Amino acid sequence: MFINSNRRLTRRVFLNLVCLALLAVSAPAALADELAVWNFNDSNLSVDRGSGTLVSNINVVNLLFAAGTTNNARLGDAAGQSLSLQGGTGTANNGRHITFNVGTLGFSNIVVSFATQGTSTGFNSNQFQYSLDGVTFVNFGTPYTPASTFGSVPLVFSLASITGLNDNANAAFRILFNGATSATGTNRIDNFVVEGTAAATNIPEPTTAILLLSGLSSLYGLRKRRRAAK
Ligand SMILES: [Ca+2]
Repeated sequence: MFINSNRRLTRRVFLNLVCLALLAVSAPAALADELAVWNFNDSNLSVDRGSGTLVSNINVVNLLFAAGTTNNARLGDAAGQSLSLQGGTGTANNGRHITFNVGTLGFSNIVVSFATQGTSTGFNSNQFQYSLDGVTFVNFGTPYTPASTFGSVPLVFSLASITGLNDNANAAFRILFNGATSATGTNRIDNFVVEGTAAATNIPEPTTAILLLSGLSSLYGLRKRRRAAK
C-alpha cells in the first residue's frame, strides 16, 4: 500500500517535471538579428552575410569602390572598401537608385542602417524608400545630405511602424540619389545592414526538448530500477 502510493507520487513528480521542462524550452524569445550585411570589402555588390540582392540602374562605369569605414561595421569587419557612386556624364545618375532586396520572413521591427559620405558635387538630396512587394517604393523620412566624412554615427531608418515589412519575403529598401552637380561627384556607402527581431515562438526547440525529456526519463528509469533491486 505504502509502496503503491509512493510510486504514484514519483510518477506525478516526473510528469510535473516534464511539464516544467516543456515550459522552460518554449518560453517566447525575442532576438535581434542581422538579416543581411553588405560591407563591400570584396569590391562587389554581393551580400557579405545573411541573404539578399543589391541591384542598381546607375551607369556601371559610375559604380565604383573606394576606401570604406568601420562606422556601422558588424562582427569586427574591417573598413576595407565601400560602394562609391558618381554623378556620371551630364549627371545622368540623378534620379537613379541602389535597391536592396532582403526578405524578412520570421522577423519584425525592421531597422536599416548604413554609413555614408559625399563630396560637395556628389548626390546631396537622397531619399530612403521601402517596398512591400519589391516593385512599388514608398518614401520614408525626408531627403538626406551625406556628411563630407563617414564619421562615427550611421544613418538609421527604424521601420518598426511599417508592419507590412514584417515577415515579408518581398521586402526591399532603396536609396534614390539626386542633386549631383558634376560627373565625378561621389557618394560612398558602407556597412549597409538590415536587421530585425526574430518572431516570438511557443514551439519547443526539438533538440532541447528531446534532451531534457531523455534526461528525465533516465532519472525515472534509474529510480525504478533501484526500487526493484531492493
Ligand atoms: Ca567596408
